[in-house]
Amino acid sequence: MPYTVPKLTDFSAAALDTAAKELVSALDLESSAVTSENDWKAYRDRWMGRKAGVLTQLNDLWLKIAPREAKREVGQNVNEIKGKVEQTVEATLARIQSGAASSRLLAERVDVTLPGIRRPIGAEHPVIKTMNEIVGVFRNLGYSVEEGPEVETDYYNFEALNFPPNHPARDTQDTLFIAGQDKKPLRDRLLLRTHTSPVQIRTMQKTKPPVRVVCPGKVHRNDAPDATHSPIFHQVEGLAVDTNITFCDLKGTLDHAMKALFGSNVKTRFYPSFFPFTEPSADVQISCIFCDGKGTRDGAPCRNCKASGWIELLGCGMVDPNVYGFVDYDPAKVSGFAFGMGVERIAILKYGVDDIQLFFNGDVRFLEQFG
Ligand code: 2U9
Repeated sequence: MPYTVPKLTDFSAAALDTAAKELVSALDLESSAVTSENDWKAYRDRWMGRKAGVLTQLNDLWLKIAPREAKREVGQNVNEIKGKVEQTVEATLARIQSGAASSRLLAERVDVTLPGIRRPIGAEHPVIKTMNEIVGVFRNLGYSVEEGPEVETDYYNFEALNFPPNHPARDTQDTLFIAGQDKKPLRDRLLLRTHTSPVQIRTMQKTKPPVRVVCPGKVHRNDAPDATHSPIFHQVEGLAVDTNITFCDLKGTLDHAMKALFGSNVKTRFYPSFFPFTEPSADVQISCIFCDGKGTRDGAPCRNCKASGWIELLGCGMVDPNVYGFVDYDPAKVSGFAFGMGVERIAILKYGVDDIQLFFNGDVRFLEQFG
């Protein structure tokens, strides 16, 4: 039952004292139930509110109706109670405020002994890492590095590389063409470059021989993705043009590069091939890095080289003299070699990855292994 102010009938000192004690114990009891600022406002108004607060009622129900001879005593009592009420209401506010402050302190407490929050800093993507490594091998040989646009013209991607218009060799490149350009002359039509060879054409156009350049970058082919194909992949191509460059220079350079990338034990061999932009052309094979070129591993045929002891890795050749005609080089004075390799293919072999899609799926559990 909440406390209500009794209407005094007995104004004796003893009766006053009992009534005052009852009131003060209700005041303390209600104070202890106050836990929030809203509680406290209600509490303050209940006891000190001008219109219907307990103190106002004391005036009406005790003081005003006291007989004249008791007025003095009642007045003193009421004054004492008033002081007590004001003090308790004030103390109650102080209590909840200090409680709020300490609970905020508690909530914001920082345990400086806890380990810090680790922010993952990421790792170089294995394709970029491999590409940089390949480029580094050629930089060490004195090659410079050039980059070029991924959206190319038909001229730079095909014509200047000795793929004539409508020539069936174009069909080998599974090209992604930009739509709606039928009104343009063929040579100006845009496509996504299928190799980085256009960069070498651009380099030769702006530089007189000699040239030694590697061109790393992203290329696009209209290939369905599977474990060994991706419509986007990366190449590093290279070109060396000078007086008296021979196939022997090509063999020595690529043999060195393969040893630098896969270890000094690997051997290379050159197998006749065809590319429109090189003549003669060759595929380069390295001795199998999984079975050391033996063709067998742990008594079983090596699955990586199909028991042949060799793995085909890149293409190369002597730059076709026709190409020089497109860049104002004199094929009677200069000769050169070129090569091209797929970066993902090399990363797959170096790191033992079994699916090219892993490079493009963005799965951190895969990517963080290359830090
Ligand atoms: C110029 C002249 C010649 C670049 C070359 C290859 C051989 C080659 C493939 C390797 C795997 C492409 O990524 S792949 O599918 N490339 O076999 N590329 S010679 O020859 C050039 C380039 C530019 C002016």
